[in-house]
Amino acid sequence: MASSKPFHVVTPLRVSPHLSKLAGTKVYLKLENTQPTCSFKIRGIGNFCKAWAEKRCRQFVCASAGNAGLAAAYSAKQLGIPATIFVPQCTPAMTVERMEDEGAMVCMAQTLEECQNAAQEMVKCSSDSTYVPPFDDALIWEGHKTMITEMKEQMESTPGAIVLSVGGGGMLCGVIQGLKEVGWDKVPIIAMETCGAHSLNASLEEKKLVTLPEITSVATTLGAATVAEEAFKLAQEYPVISQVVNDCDAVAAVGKFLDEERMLVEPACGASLAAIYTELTKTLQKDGKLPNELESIVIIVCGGNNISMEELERLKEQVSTDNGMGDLVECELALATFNNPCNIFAASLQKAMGACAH
Ligand code: PLV
Repeated sequence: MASSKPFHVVTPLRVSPHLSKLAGTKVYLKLENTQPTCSFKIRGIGNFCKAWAEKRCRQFVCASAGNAGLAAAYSAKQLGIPATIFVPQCTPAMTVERMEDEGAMVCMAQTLEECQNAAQEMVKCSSDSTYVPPFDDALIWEGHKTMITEMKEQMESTPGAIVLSVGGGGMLCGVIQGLKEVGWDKVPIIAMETCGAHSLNASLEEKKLVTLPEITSVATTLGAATVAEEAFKLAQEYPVISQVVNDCDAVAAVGKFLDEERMLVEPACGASLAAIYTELTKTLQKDGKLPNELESIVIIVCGGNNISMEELERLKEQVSTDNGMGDLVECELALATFNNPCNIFAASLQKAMGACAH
């Protein structure tokens, strides 16, 4: 039987003086990048794998854009159970290597959706193996919930708002469940996505689950073409403010965070940090979408895999080329199609032109 000790650790929650100055209120960082697998995913995936190990699972088969797979590989090794991880081709070699170092077998497919299909097919062929989804499962949300129960212990007062990144919406589901559990259910969540991976925003605009035709964002770990149905449902019932930033802002945020906080995180996390660096939270306050007086803002620093100094330089280059600007225009059109005025977009487009067009 697996030990009752979770695979995740209690992460630090600390104030960022730089970001607090910018936001005009106290900004806390919940440092999930300090988890053993460098992302929050170990909370949910660890919980899932432990529960299935108790049910005598003999093999884990996971589909992931990177971090869920690494968390599954790590959990499987701790449990002494073999793991196969399907990842999209865009997954950086260093992430694949880390999974292999944990003893997992890694297979590639074109997109995350193809990975999900291949993993599910594999599980169908062997009765004692278990499919580990990247975000869409109640056991995963239960694990992610611990971020909030931990925060409740770490904070002196109720946070004014929580900023998090959305891929398939597993973190969003867990956080909402956690907020309800600790009695913080009035706390607004700013749900950040990058343009080209904005499946929650598109669904909320269309008022139905939308599948993006393609993931075009460099924040590949946010690249779920469709969000979990539960995330879509909860986002409509709960005070969730869905916002989209462009890749340029997400990558710029990664660079600023490295300079100011001395931590290298991936663009998926840059999307959340951009909420402060682009002064989006101030805009939301001005527009009356967030209270003028905010007690504090907590940013979930979700992960620091899929990045290196070399990769950051390459990404800066990529988002500053014509292609990057093409993406911006494409995103503006896509957002317009979804009838989304996307306030931040207009402001940040101008900013991005200046900051990234050289
Ligand atoms: N990454 C998932 C799903 O991708 C994966 O397979 O690794 N921040 C980081 C660093 C992430 O890796 C992810 C998800 C998210 C945020 C978003 O979490 P979610 O999927 O629970 O909304 C598509």
